[in-house]
Amino acid sequence: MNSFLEISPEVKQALANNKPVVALESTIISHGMPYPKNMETALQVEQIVRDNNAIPATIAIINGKLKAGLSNIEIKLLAQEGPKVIKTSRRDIPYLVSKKLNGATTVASTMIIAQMAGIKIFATGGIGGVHRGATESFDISADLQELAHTNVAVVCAGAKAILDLHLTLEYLETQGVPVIGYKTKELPAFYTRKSGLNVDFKLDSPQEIANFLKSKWDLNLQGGVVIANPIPSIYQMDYTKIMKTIDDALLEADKLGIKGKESTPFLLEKIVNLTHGKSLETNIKLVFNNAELAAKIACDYVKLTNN
Ligand code: PSU
Ligand code: MN
Repeated sequence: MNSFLEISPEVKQALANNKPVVALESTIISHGMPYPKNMETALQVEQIVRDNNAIPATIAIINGKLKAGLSNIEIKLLAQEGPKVIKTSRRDIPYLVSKKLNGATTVASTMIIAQMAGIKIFATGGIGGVHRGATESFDISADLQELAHTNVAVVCAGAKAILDLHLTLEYLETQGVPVIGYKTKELPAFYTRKSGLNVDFKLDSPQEIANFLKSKWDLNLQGGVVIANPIPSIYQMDYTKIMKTIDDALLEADKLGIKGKESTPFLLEKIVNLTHGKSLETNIKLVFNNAELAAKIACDYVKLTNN
């Protein structure tokens, strides 16, 4: 156990007994949604993991400690502070630790802390990726590089079309990161089930996915796996309309010169405003859907490692 890491008693006990645990990120709380929806959602997501027989471990950095398993008070703190909390990716972790600060973890840093704690399955909304115009801006999320070498599976609704989804898949291919579609051959694009792009492998049950993960890691093939879980049809948004909204948000970001780590949170907020909150409701529904699938995969995964 390393001295930087603090695992909550409940999560620690679950891990010691090989019970299913699902990691959850916290940038989605601080920078992905407004208060109080962010707090309500974070707590509901934890409940959904429990309802599906797994233990939730929301991850963040609190007073410089890497935490796996937050109290409701800590979740509330991140939710209320919102964007004032530092959005923490891999490169930021030593700063927060050495200064004893609070940080909300992205997909990349949540994977790092999950791996330190021994958690294999992680649920979120969408991963970061290669941004549109990356050939000029070089803006490629550190999430992708983390997926290349950290052994955690990320259940998500694909990636938002604020990104260049084609280049994101190319990057993942180069880095040897498998992209699985849950009951789909098509990569979902977060708000919509379609993107026009294919995943690498369609798998149709949590058990098949658990077997895939076990095979990869037993083979010592380092790195993560993207498990793309499309939003249920009843909640998906109109493809043409959301694409237009995303284009408008990107134009606005460009006009204001928004760059670097501010880019993703700016675009998320802009899309919520442009859709009068409708995209936020969709976002919440897909996170719930991902938490449920992640819990089921975690349950099947521990069965494979129980003897
Ligand atoms: N995509 C979403 N919602 C989010 C994020 C991405 O649909 O909340 C967050 C995640 O924490 C992700 C991070 O890891 O943004 C990626 O940021 P960047 O593009 O700066 O790497
Ligand atoms: Mn970036």
